[in-house]
Amino acid sequence: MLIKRRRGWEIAESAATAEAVFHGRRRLVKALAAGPLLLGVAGALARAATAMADEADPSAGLYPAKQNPKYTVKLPLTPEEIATKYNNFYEYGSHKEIARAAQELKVRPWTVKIDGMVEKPMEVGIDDLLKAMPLEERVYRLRCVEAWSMKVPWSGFPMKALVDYAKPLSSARYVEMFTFVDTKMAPGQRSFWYPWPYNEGLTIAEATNELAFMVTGLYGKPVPKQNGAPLRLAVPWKYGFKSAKSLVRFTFTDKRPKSFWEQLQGSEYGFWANVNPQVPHPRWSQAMETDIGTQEKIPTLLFNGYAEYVADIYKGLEKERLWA
Ligand SMILES: Nc1nc2c(c(=O)[nH]1)N[C@H]1C(S)=C(S)[C@@H](COP(=O)(O)O)O[C@H]1N2
Ligand SMILES: [Mo]
Repeated sequence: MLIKRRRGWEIAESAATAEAVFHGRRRLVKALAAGPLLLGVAGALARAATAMADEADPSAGLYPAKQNPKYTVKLPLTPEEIATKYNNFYEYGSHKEIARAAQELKVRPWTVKIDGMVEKPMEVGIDDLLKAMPLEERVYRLRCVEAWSMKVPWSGFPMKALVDYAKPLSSARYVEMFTFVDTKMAPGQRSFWYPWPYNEGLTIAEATNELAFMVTGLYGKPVPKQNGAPLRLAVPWKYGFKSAKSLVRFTFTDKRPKSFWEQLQGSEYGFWANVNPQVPHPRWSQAMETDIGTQEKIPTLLFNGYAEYVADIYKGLEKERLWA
């Protein structure tokens, strides 16, 4: 997050081409589902298309999930090979090219703990959780605080479904989320000056807003390790750092959590972190953003364009530092 000058884009494929590939794959998957006719050829193609990423992931058969047409964006989507190769994941390094290093992340077995102010603390394996949750696909924008953005098809389930499943007590006001800690599989966590584990927090009103989404898939496949497998958050009206990756624990509490970035640099990265083009970061403007797919500079929108869904949450909270 302590910005370095980015190198130029070295990717040859145009956004349009990559998008065609994505939709082409979707058609192929549909064709496969339709019948055994083409299985020999199509099966081989599908295997080639999904290659390594899906292998040995027991949830692969759940995707692509049914698209929810309510949550969509103006095309083109960010090409898959850009969204999965330009990442922030400090557990694997403080630069963007962590995709290869992140393959060290072991995503099975994966246990999710739910504790704090709940009726009954519990632990659930990711595959049991996936069976209990209503999977769907949504296309969301993601706006990083560093002024880049992307548009991607996430799969997963509304965070409200997870909150209902957890049965918080009425006294709970926040949910705090934690990324795994394992210095063996995440060399970045050997950098002792960071306050591991990565954690984030939302109010219950935010966590149960219809937009708050628990991500388990991306581009019609299980979510890649570098994008936060097997379970991450997507809260598209907030800066990207709120969307914590590879989560292992949800704690319900009546105390406002202090997040990883807030602990490091509270004056720049606060609890609310709602997107607002008119409120500059202390070190740069937030008025514009670069789409990492098209490389276009586009104006940033209030709440990243999601004001109609979330503005009501913040009524009466105007004294809070809602924007940074
Ligand atoms: N555990 C963890 N979660 C994280 C981060 C991180 O470093 N560690 N980076 C955040 C930031 S700053 C952004 S912009 C998004 C990036 O998600 P992406 O790599 O899927 O684009 O993840 C967020 N979640
Ligand atoms: Mo970010």
